[in-house]
Amino acid sequence: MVRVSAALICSLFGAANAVTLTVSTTGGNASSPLLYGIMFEDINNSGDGGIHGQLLRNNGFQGNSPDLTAYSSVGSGVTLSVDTANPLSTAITRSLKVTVASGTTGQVGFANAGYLGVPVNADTYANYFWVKGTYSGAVTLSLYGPSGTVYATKTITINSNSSAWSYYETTYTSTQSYESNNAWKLTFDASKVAGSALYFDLVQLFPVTYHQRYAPLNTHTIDVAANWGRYNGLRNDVATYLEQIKPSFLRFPGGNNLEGATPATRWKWNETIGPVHMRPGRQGDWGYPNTDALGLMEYMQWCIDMSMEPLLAVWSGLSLGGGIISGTALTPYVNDILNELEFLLGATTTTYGALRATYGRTDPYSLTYIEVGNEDNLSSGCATYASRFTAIYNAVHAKYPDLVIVASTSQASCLPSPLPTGVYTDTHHYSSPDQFVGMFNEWDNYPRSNGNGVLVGEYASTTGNDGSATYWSNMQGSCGEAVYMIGMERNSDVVKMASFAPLFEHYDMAEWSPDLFGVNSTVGSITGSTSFWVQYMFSTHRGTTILPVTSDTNFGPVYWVASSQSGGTYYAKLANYGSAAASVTVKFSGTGFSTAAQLTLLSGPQLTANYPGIVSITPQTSTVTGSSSAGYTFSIPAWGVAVLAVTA
Ligand SMILES: *[C@@H]1O[C@H](CO)[C@@H](O)[C@H](O)[C@H]1NC(C)=O
Ligand SMILES: *[C@@H]1O[C@H](CO)[C@@H](O)[C@H](O)[C@H]1NC(C)=O
Ligand SMILES: *[C@@H]1O[C@H](CO)[C@@H](O)[C@H](O)[C@H]1NC(C)=O
Ligand SMILES: *[C@@H]1O[C@H](CO)[C@@H](O)[C@H](O)[C@H]1NC(C)=O
Ligand SMILES: *[C@@H]1O[C@H](CO)[C@@H](O)[C@H](O)[C@H]1NC(C)=O
Ligand SMILES: CC(=O)N[C@H]1CO[C@H](CO)[C@@H](O)[C@@H]1O
Repeated sequence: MVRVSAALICSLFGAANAVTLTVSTTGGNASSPLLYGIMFEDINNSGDGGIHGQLLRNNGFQGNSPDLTAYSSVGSGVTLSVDTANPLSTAITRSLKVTVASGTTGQVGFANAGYLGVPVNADTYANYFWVKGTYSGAVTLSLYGPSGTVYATKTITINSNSSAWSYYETTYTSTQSYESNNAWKLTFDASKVAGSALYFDLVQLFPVTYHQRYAPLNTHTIDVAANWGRYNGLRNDVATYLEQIKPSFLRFPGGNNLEGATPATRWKWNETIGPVHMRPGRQGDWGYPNTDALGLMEYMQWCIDMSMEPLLAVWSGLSLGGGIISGTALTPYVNDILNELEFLLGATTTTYGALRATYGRTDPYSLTYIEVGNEDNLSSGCATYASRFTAIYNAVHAKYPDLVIVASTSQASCLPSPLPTGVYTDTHHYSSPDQFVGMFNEWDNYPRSNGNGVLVGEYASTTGNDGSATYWSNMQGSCGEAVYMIGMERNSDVVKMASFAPLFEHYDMAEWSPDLFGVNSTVGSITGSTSFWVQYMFSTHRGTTILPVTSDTNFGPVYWVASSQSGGTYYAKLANYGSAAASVTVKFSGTGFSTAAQLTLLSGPQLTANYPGIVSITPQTSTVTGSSSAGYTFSIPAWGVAVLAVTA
């Protein structure tokens, strides 16, 4: 015998589920002001080739096995090779050798195709490069498309020699390219080099970069003119798109990319600071080299500019390849963490605080949250994590008692017992939509008494309910995430911070999907997934207090949470994880509510996604009229996510 549920009968007859909620305007718990943030590591070329502003690839031949990736020769009679005999610095040890055959004339040189294309927009570009070898005369820098169209060109005069590297920089404006696969090139007069070679290194190309748009966390001066952006900054188009979701924190620099394939190849904070030509880069943990031009100070600046709290992950002794450092062998690494914290927080009278000042930042940074490692319950890390965590906790807490320290796992068997008061734990979920809905009440009965907050540092709906891989987030998956987020927000007295992961991808260079949003080198390609828009809706409608709600039905398929902003705005967030529309009425126990409420709705067919260039699902706003006693009534389509905002 087959039992037919009431919900199924409703959907069979096309009738809507009906839900009436009554939101209490008193009582409730304070919500975490940091609940919605972002998690970033260089994965899917989200850093180099992604949000970092530098557009030329393989510019310092970083990583394990550098070759001529992204380069090609320009003109006949030219041969390119990777040279090791003329190091630019102790960090950048290889360069590009451009050999010109005897008798060659005309303009020759080399091109760089960027990260599968250079984005060429109507913008101002800054171009930096190093050159070694005897040359006196004109060098031309150009941005051009596969059709041969030149969008920007700038000729400068240089005077270089073979005894030392010379550095040049210039800026120029470009017109808009609508072609894919644009490239950058540098050319010079072949007749002056024929029979010899020139060496080039660390070519860098930046569009106007991102700078802060709204009130920064602490006061600082913009280091470059406000209309120009930051030196070695972020891509303005990408960062501005991301800024829409108003994230409250940035968890960085990983993720797996913190850990290293071995302890020796972990992310090392002190190799990501200072002049870019003194940063060696490393072989990242996602199969490609990292330049580390997006380094520790750039991450901190990103936090300042986007008004985010940094959540800095420090290396805990665990590497991905199973190399684990524990016991007394960990001591130098614990000291290295203290050095890193002194670099960020120390006065300029300290060794590392003074180093920070030499790199242009006198004021200590603002930092409150650090995470010890990443997923230390995995990669055979569980057995030693309690002792590794304790060693790091004791050293850091003794010196910086105000720092909130996060353990990288919530698995009790890997953690010290008891966990020190005030420590947060990190939980990650990569699950199906049904599993997210099943975890709606994960935090309802989490103990409050021990003062241990929760970070949900990574979560995303990565498969369908049938287990198939999800490459593009779709409405059902994003609705499942929304149900889980409602569960977190209902408990945000204890769930302090949560971040979807991964954040961002270069669509054509991704090893992990789905991501919250993405880009490729084609104009207009930045695309937010359906999950991006859920994050946007939840993050930009935040209450300070989570309010009690009574209802005439149980949770499912409709889920809800209500909150109020101290200024007098009330929010109801809802997700309809069902195949039929739901009619919802939201009443409020108080008086003085406006008759017009704003409804923001995200909806679309169950398995529909946004693709680059084909965006069908974005939040739509409309006005709903009602009153607090009669309620505000609206419909949420199947798999829809809604936020109602009413002022009182
Ligand atoms: C070679 O170039 C370097 C860097 O521009 C410069 O400092 C140096 O004086 C030059 N040497 C000669 C002999 O011109
Ligand atoms: C970075 O720190 C490590 C460990 O303290 C040290 O061995 C290394 O020399 C430092 N590297 C640089 C570039 O300062
Ligand atoms: C380890 O922790 C992660 C993150 O919280 C969790 O998703 C995973 O299930 C845990 N793995 C094991 C083997 O327990
Ligand atoms: C980039 O994305 C666009 C759609 O926005 C697509 O047409 C193009 O093929 C993709 N790849 C490249 C290399 O541009
Ligand atoms: C406030 O937190 C308590 C747990 O401490 C919980 O039982 C209660 O449901 C919460 N109230 C709201 C409105 O979320
Ligand atoms: C197009 C491209 O660069 N694809 C790369 C994506 O990342 C994987 C794993 O890192 C590489 O193997 C691919 O070459």
